[in-house]
Amino acid sequence: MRRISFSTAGESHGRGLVAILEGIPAGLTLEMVKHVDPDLVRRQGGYGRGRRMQIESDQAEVISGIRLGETIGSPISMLIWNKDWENWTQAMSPEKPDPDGNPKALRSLYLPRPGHADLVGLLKYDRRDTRDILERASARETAARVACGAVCRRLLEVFGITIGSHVTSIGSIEANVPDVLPTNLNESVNASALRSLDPDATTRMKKAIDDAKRNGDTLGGVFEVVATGIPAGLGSYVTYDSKLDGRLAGAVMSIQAIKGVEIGAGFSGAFKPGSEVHDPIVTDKNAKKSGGIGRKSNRAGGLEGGVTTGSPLVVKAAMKPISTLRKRLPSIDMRDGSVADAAVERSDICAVPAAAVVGEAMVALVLADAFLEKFGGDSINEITRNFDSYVQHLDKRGYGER
Ligand code: EPS
Repeated sequence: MRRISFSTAGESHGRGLVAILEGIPAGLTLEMVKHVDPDLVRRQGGYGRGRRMQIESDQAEVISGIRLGETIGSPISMLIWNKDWENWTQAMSPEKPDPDGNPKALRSLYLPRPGHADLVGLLKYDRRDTRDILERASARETAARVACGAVCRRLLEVFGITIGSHVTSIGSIEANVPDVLPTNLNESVNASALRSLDPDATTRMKKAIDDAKRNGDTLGGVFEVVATGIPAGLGSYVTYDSKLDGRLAGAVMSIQAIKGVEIGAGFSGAFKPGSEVHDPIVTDKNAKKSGGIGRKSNRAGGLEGGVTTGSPLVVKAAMKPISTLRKRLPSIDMRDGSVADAAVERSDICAVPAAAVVGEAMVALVLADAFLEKFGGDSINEITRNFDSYVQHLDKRGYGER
């Protein structure tokens, strides 16, 4: 990222998570309870989550960067405590273990799970206990990403950009998705157990998750993140690393368990002729943020040449099934190389709705970065002047129907 940077620290059952977000301009009104915590709550939800989510009630505690309800331009740091840590103080202690203590209290695991970071982590970091790997590889880390993304969402919201998500499939069950999505996507799906717009599919998805649970199995799925109100011209085609499609795909792909990302028609566009894929250009007096020029369709998913077109940004991601399986797959005991089945511990059966909320956060971070790259500025007022002047300039070009 160019204008924004963020980092997270923390283990799943350690004391808590730390998030540091840099590059947010001064003068953004921000209230944790209103703008950040609701996203943390949404990330905890979804049918198919394990018992851990009943223990946690994530809230971000501000350490720096916000004063009297406004950002002041300095790094924003936040803490999210792990309530479950109280049950893990021995296993996650930074101190040397008591030589006379019960080794079981250390909750070591030596049987890497296929599909998890367990094995590659052990090999790479020269460890024997997969706990040293899985604690950080865990998707618990995404709570910190969501906190950073929520601040970026707030910044974008000031300029009329909104970001939502919905789940389009769980396992082999696909939701019926309307051609035109509801204006406030999140309002329509936040109450759904699976962030789906299709109540009938939701019932079948829940049953599939119940079946998977009964069979000791897990399920993945597909979610879609949609951002609206974006001006044309964010990102660039001039270098490989300024292209916004690449930046978005990388960010969304970095979410734990994501194995595929599509923009707009994505892979399906590769099976059709160009005349059925590209979006005809039309004048549109409502398209204020793209100079009065709109599109008849949006198969490009809001990006051409790595630059936003002004149409909604549409990013889809495929999540693989969670790799902790009660139906254990073959593995190897890392203590002696003997054949053994993989370790099992408490986990989720399906976390696709949660991943969709994390997807929103990653899209918010990348869009805020591209937005600040285009409109610069150290304060919200300065950025507002730059933004208004750009939109007015686009409008003055006068292509739109009047
Ligand atoms: C996870 C395993 C589960 C999930 C966890 C990710 O946790 P636990 O091992 O404590 O039951 O609930 O996700 C979260 C804690 C979270 O906040 O999303 C894993 O192995 O990745």
